[in-house]
Amino acid sequence: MDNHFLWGGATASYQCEGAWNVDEKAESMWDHYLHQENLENGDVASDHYHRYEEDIRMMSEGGQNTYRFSLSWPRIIKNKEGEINLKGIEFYTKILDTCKKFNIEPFVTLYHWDLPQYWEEIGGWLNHDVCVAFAQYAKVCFEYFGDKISLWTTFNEPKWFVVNGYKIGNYPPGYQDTAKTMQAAYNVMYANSLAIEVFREGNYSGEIGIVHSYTPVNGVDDSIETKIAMRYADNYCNNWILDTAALGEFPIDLIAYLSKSYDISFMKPEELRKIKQYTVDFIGLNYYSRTLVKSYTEGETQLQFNHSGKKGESKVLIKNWFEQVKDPSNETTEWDTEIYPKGLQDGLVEAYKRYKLPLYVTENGIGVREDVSVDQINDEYRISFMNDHINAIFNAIDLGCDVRGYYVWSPFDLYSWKNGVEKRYGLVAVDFVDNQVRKPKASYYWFKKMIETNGALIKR
Ligand code: GCO
Repeated sequence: MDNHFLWGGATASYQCEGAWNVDEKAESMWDHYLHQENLENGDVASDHYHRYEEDIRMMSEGGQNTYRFSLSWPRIIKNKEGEINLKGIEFYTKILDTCKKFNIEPFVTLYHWDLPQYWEEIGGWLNHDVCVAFAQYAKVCFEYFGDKISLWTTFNEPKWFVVNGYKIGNYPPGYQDTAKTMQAAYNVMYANSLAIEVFREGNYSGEIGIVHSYTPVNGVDDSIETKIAMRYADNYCNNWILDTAALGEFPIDLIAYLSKSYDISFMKPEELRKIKQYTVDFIGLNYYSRTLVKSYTEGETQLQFNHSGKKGESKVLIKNWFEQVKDPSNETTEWDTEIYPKGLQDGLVEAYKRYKLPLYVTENGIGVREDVSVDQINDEYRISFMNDHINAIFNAIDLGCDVRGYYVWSPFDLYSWKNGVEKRYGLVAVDFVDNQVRKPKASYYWFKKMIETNGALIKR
C-alpha cells in the first residue's frame, strides 16, 4: 500500500447531523416525508451537528486519515431564490477546520439525498430547473470551501435515490412510475454535468467525481439468454450512471430499448453534448453486494433489492428484463444482503477496465442489530466483513487497479433511512437513547491496527 492511501469512514448529512431545524436550516424532502408519514426520522440522529469535534477526533485517534461526509443543501441554501445561510456555511467551515486540525482529509459529497423541500414542492428532480439550481448550490460550495477540499463528488448513489424514489416508491417522493424515473434519472445526470462545468470553469483546485452503488452483475450460467439478461442488468444497475458520468454517454442499447415504449424527447441534443463534455475525474464505488441474475422466464419478474430495504419490502417489477436470484450457499446479513467480498474485487477490476479512472471505495460495511449497552462490543462479524472486503481491494490493486482509498460505512452509528437506528454500521457505538454517548467497538481498534500496519494485518 502506498502511504497516501486514504483510510476512513463515510457518513451523510441527514443520517448523522440531526439539528434538522437549527440555525435556519430549511426543511429537506426527507424531513418532510418522514414527519408526514410519522416514521422514525433523523431529527436528532447522531447529533453530529453538535458532536462533530468528538467524532472527528475519534477518527483521528482511530488512525484514520480521511472523512467522507456530505453537505446539506437545505442547510446551505435557504430558499429557491438561492439565499445563502451563513450559519450553514459556518458549520461546515468548522467541520473542515476540525478535519485539518486532526490531519483528516475531507472527501465531500454535494448531494446525499436531502433535497430541499422547497424544490420538492415544485417538482423536485422532475423539474428541469432543479438542475441549474443544483449547479448554483455547487458553486456556492466551491466558492466557500474550495480552498479546504480537494476531493469533491456531485451525487451519492443516483441509482438508489432515483429508483427508490420514483420506481419502487419507498423513498420520497414515493412514485411508482417508469416515465418519471427516467426523467428524474436524466435530470440528475444532467445536473451532474452542470456542476462539473461550474467546477472546471471556476478553475477550483482538486478533483470532482461521482459515487455509485456499484453491484457487479454475475450470471447463473454461461448461456446466451443469461448473457443478455446480464447486459440488461448491468445497464440498469450500473451503466446508466457510470457510463454517463465517466464516458459522457447513456448506454445506447438501454436508450434504444426504452425509447420503444417511452417518450424520451426530454433528452435534448445540446444537453447531451454537455453531458459528453463534462465528465468526472474519478469514481467512488459503494459496495455492499453483487447482483446475480438469470434470464427472464415467464410472468412478471420480481427484482428484489437487498440494500437499504428490509427483507421482502422493496421490490420493483420489471418485465422481460432479467431476474435477480440468490446463491443460497452464501451468508446474508440480517437485512438479507448477500455477503460476497469477491464482488468488490470484480467490481473494481471491471470499473477500472471500463473507465480507466482512479477509484475509491466510498462505502462498505455491514448493518447489524447490536446490543451496545455492554462494556465491550465484540463485533467480530464486522471485523471479518471488513477484512475480507479490504482483502478484495488488495487483490484488485495487485491486478493493476488504481484504487486510492477505502471508506467504511460508517465511522460511528447513524440513522439508516427507512431502517431507523436499529441497523447499526458504526465502528463507534452511539447510544441513541442515553445522551448520545460514543463507545468504540472492537472493529474500531482493529481498523486502527490494520491502518497502522499498512494492511499487514489483513488475512489474505
Ligand atoms: C444504510 C445504508 C447506507 C446508506 C447510505 C448509502 O444506512 O442503511 O445501507 O449505505 O444507505 O446512505 O449511500
